[in-house]
Amino acid sequence: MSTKKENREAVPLEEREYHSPSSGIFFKVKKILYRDKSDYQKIEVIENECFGRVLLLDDLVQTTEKDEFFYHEMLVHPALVSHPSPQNILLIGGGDGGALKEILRWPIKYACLVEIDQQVIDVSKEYFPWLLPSLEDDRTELIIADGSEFIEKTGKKFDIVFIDSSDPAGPSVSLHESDFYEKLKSCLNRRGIAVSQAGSPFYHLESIKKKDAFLEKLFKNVCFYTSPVPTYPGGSWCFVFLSDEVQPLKIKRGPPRGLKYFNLNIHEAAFSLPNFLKDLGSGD
Ligand code: AG3
Repeated sequence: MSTKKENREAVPLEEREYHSPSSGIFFKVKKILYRDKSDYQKIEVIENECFGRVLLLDDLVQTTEKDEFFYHEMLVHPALVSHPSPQNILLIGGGDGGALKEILRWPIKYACLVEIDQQVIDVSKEYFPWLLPSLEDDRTELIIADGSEFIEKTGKKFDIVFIDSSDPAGPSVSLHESDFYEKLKSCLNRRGIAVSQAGSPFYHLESIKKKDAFLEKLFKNVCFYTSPVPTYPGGSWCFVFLSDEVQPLKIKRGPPRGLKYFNLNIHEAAFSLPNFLKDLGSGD
């Protein structure tokens, strides 16, 4: 935990994330709420006038109170409206709980959150109001473990697996590799879906293309989709929907009430890719 004294000594005027060596985003710091190094990464929570609380891991923006809904709704709801009967859900990463809160809006049986860093959970419980109630939900199980090791060892099968990782650096590296997706396949039920955040179409196109190449060898449907996320690099974010049987555009049901971004028109539109991304995915 950072002490008050440390905070007083080191309050920067701005927090920045570099998106390339010569561009990025900055947040004026109203207050540093938390700053520490866990066993895995640097964890910071700052208060910003415009975005509210901002969580950064190793200097990369993970979520903000004000714009979290774009990313979390778009990570979670496309798979849930497409699956015929989603009951058992696995969430790898996402210790801030934003994706978990969206999963729990659905009448599912079981949501298993596997987060590598207990300290991200502890910090998020304190600073992001949605995490604690989501963890207290009877349907939730929290497991502190490496996601890649977990899927290798668990005997359980899931209807949907969400991968809410950070960028391919630090503790998230293994969650972006072919090996991981191979193991992941064996945790999916026959009609299973996996959805992963896939990076910025503008800044990370090369790594997205590489991922596409190995994913197409593993899954019949590799369907990329995009959404705006104001505080992520480039302001637009890529996700990938992976399945063998279920098609994302054959919608099975409407979304829960009370969402701020996702609806069925957005769902359909999100899978229409701009020309520079059109070669991605296997189509459906
Ligand atoms: N997971 C995706 C974070 C990627 C952001 N990348 C960046 N800022 N360079 C977010 C976790 C939120 N639940």
